[in-house]
Amino acid sequence: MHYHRKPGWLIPESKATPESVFMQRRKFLAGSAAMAAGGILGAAGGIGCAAEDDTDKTLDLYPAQRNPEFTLDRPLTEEEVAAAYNNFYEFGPVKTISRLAQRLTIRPWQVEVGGLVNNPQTFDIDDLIRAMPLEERLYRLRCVEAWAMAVPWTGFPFSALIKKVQPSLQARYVKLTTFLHRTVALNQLRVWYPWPYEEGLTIEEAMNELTLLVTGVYGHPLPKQHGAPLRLITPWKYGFKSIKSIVSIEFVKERPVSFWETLAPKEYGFWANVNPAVAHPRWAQSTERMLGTDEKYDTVIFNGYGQWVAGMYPTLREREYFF
Ligand SMILES: Nc1nc2c(c(=O)[nH]1)N[C@H]1C(S)=C(S)[C@@H](COP(=O)(O)O)O[C@H]1N2
Ligand SMILES: [Mo]
Repeated sequence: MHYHRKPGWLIPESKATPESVFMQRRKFLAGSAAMAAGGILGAAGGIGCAAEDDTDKTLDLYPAQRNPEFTLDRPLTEEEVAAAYNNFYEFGPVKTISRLAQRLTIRPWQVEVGGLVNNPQTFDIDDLIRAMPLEERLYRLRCVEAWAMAVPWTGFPFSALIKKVQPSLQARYVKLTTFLHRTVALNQLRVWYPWPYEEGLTIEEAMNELTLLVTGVYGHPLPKQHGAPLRLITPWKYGFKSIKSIVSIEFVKERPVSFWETLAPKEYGFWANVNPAVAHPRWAQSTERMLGTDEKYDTVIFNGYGQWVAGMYPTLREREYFF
């Protein structure tokens, strides 16, 4: 396993990286067949981070107009840096999955929106993107592993889609699901992970002004490693909530149990709101390191987005991390 940087203030990433712990524990069981195949087939799958599919029929929509309401307190992360340091466990438990992620075919792509709604619909991704109000927003993203970035996402408010399908009164949560393609995303062959990746929000959170369904970044469609063709972004929550490459959005009555919550319920709660006062069981959350520059910032409650979201959580701050 290869790590790019280990700033002195951070404990070694081999310890700090929660999402690789399961991998390390089970390395011996895994055998190397899947990863070896990944290397070979991955090489055939393409290189670099230019990743838009040829058949993407939405290219004319980029760059979208920037929404001036959302400003940053720090420089944007360099595009090449953000595109080369990713969490996308379907392709492996390391940050260097951008090449392997090119194996994913993102056209044609359908997103099924259903469950407790009055108007269930299955959208072709290009039709969906064209029907939605695309805009660009500068957001910070804070990973639970204590690294952060600041990037210009392109997307549309989740609320715009919710209004189209009209949840029924019994719907209380929304459950989002990533693709399952074991022969494409070879880490999905590792059966101890609860594939497919799933995440959930309350309807109120999904309707929040900040909550975006993201289709692009840096003024063009999403590279595959960032979760093309459609991912979630909830900038006040830790990065693992921002599920990639979504195929299903289901409105449900019961609270969904996420991928990481299934793996480690004491470490990854449902709310996952950024909170410097609540340490992860294995490291502090009080500071964060910017990708690319290694600049250190104090972590802020709700990642600095409290004015939009704090009203949704009238309970004690200390509890907001968990459920
Ligand atoms: N399907 C899926 N979505 C995912 C992940 C993943 O492993 N699989 N990792 C999450 C985590 S932990 C983070 S920090 C962000 C990283 O997004 P980025 O690689 O675009 O920076 O994606 C999130 N979404
Ligand atoms: Mo993360």
